[in-house]
Amino acid sequence: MKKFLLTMSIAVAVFGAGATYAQNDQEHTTSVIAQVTGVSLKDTFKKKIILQWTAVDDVSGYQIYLMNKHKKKLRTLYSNTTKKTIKKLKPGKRYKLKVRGIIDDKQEGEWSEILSFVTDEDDTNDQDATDDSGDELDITTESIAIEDFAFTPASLTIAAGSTVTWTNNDSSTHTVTSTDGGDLNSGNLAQGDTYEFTFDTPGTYTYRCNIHTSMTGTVIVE
Ligand SMILES: [Cu+2]
Repeated sequence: MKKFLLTMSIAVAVFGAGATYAQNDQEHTTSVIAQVTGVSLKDTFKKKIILQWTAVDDVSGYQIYLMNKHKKKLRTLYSNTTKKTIKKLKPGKRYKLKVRGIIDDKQEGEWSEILSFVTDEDDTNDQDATDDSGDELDITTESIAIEDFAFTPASLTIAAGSTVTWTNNDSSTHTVTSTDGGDLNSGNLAQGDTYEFTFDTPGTYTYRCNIHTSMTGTVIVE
């Protein structure tokens, strides 16, 4: 009797495992199918595009992976609808992107095919295009040295989305502190310390060292 029960429970266990496996396999198949298709441009402007794609069932949202023409990652964005406006692009530039569905916190759908596109060279309807001079700035990572009681370069022009790292090469303590009410605020930087800030919004950012207030600098974000 004991042996019979044991056999029964093994049979149930095996059957149960089989069923679970089949179910998991089906879920896995579903996640592969959850591939975003139909990624296309609804509209293009000088500095932004409106992107759309086909809805995928059972996803909680979508992730957009924006790259430059060399497929170097620029940004990831999120959307909970099948449409997304991507701003802060440069005019006449080639970009690439792909989209995937987010199924839950730990599971993502397959990436879509890569969409390659070029922003408009000229578009008078673009409300974002107010002061563009047709420059060719890319999103970059820049360095400013704090040296001999000065910021070098004292003025830096970068594309929105770029990151600047300040490094204090002096033995004196310095700071990078906004003088226009902005968010730049390094606190005290000892020798060798660095401070990093990503400029997402175009504008002119002025700052100084709070300890030596004649040390000033400007970052122009286009
Ligand atoms: Cu200083």
